Amino acid sequence: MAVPFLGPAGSGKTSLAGSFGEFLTEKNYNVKIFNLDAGAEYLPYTPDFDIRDFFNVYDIMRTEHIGPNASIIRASQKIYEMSEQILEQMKKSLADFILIDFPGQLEVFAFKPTGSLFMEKLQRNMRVCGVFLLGADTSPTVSGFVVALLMSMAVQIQLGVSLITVLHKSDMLKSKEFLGMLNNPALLRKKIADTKQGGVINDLALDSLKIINKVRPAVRVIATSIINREGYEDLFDLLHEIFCSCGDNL
Ligand SMILES: Nc1nc2c(ncn2[C@@H]2O[C@H](COP(=O)(O)OP(=O)(O)OP(=O)(O)O)[C@@H](O)[C@H]2O)c(=O)[nH]1
Ligand SMILES: [Mg+2]
Repeated sequence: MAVPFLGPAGSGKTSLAGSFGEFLTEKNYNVKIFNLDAGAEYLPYTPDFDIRDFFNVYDIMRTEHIGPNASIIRASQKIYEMSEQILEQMKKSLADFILIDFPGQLEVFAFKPTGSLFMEKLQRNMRVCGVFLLGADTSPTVSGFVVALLMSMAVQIQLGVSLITVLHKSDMLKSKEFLGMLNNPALLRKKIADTKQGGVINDLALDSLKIINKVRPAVRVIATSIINREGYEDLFDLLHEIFCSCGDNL
């Protein structure tokens, strides 16, 4: 099973991939981590496949005389060009779980054709369920949380892949009350209606929530943290459920 870690810049993809990988290894699963972030400087885990062995965004800037954003776009094209080779390595690894650390520039990967083409290829070859991280430090308000949910929905539609949404860095949440709202649409609606930020914004957030609930009625958000490993068992159970629902066993 391939588990891409996706989410906005700095949301904790690399950290969670490394830490959740350790957790799965302790459960005696064969886990491999593929780093596809050609701009990464430091990784807290030892990758089993590292795109930086082939190219990195700094070299692309130098050799192609382009700026940092163009270089990141170019890197995502190069990942797609290498997709057969990457898939070959994945299949050869015979891993139970292949955790994929994706670049943080979500708009480049998810909203350019190469991102969805890569995911399509991946899904043709193996079972894929992504983890989409919302940073608890970046979406601490209820309307911010709704916006983040919309983003995860947009990425799911764009990449055509199942996603589990996690509210990561849960240790940084000031109020645990927030966690109670995650999977309680009625409470979330009430909180939005009660906020003082103004009628139009509140109405917009409430309408957005209706769309989210309609499109993803069974959305279940898990709170995770690398500090205390909160949510790891839940994340594992959900991956297991999704994996087994397609007829295989771990
Ligand atoms: N408190 C806390 N900090 C975390 C957690 N997970 C990650 N971080 C911190 O968040 C920062 C960003 O983490 P990364 O894992 O590099 O995030 P990323 O999404 O891979 O970043 P990019 O690849 O650059 O987009 C680092 O300082 C991490 O130590 C967590 O669960 N709790
Ligand atoms: Mg990263």
